[in-house]
Amino acid sequence: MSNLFKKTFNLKNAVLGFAAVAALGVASHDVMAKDIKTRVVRFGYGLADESPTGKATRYFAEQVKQLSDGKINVKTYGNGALGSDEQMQNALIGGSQEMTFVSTAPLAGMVKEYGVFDLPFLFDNEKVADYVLDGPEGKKLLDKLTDKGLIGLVYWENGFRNITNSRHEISKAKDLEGIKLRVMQNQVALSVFKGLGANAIPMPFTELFTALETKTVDGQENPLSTIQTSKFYEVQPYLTISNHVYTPFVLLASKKWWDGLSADEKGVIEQAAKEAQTFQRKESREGNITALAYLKDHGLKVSEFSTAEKEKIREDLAPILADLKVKIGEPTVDAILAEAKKGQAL
Ligand code: KDG
Repeated sequence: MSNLFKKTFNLKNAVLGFAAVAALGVASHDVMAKDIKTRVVRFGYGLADESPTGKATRYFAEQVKQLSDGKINVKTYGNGALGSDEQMQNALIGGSQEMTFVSTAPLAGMVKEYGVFDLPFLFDNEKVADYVLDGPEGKKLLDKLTDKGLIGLVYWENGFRNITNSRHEISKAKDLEGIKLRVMQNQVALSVFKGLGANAIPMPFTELFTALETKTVDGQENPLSTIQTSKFYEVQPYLTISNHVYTPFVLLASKKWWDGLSADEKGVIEQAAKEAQTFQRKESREGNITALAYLKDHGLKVSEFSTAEKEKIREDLAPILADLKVKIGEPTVDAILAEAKKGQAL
């Protein structure tokens, strides 16, 4: 064999050998089944099935099904069928339910720092909210849940909240005086609305429609798409575009359940959660636009807090906010504000 022929022959063999090993690699990867068991995941939430986030929950379920080759079946239960946010949080901790999404407000009962998201006018727009929530400070807050028996997977959007009521038009904070206003269940939301003169009443979301219908409370505050899809507009003729606060949702898994999942199974849930986040935020933002048109169409009288009014609210609430900052935890409030500033500059 000439030297040149030997070299070519060896090279050829090496190439063939490499191709064979690569092919084997692919084949062995295909054959090697992922470590995924057949499982049922109970996923409950308080919003209506047809809300943007209800749709996102079903989208999440589809992603999980695809990524797990049909082995993990996420069963979704909307309209508070499995209980209030707080009850579901506890069910997750106890391990009798696997997943939910809740507002950050009731989480503040366990991790006080979550109260930061009930501070008025924290984020100027959704872009800033995404930047902060998906950044290191948002992650730090998710990680604080682990010790409490919950896995905070990602943030989805609840959104900017607006006030409705059945008494009269509210175009200034002082119009809130004497209004029995349902607020989410934490100290920050309660103090802020009391500070604005409302008769603030904490209550779970699952009891809200009946409370509005029977006039146990006069009003409430939620994103526009919730006002539409939970049908609050049927019993609330006045809407105020106040955008007073941006509240996130946290997609939660039970730690008891999570700890029993394989790495592949965790990977499926995490990937689906992230993919559904993009879908959910898009649906939520589009949903708020269509909801406003829908609500106007259905005869709601719409008012708006002016920029000057929002500035006045900030000033009037300053002493209360200073006190709340201490209660929430000054380092967290400062860090979130600093991140929001960075997000604003982008
Ligand atoms: O499914 C989530 C709802 O239960 C709740 O978090 C919605 O913002 C909300 C509220 O007002 O309680």
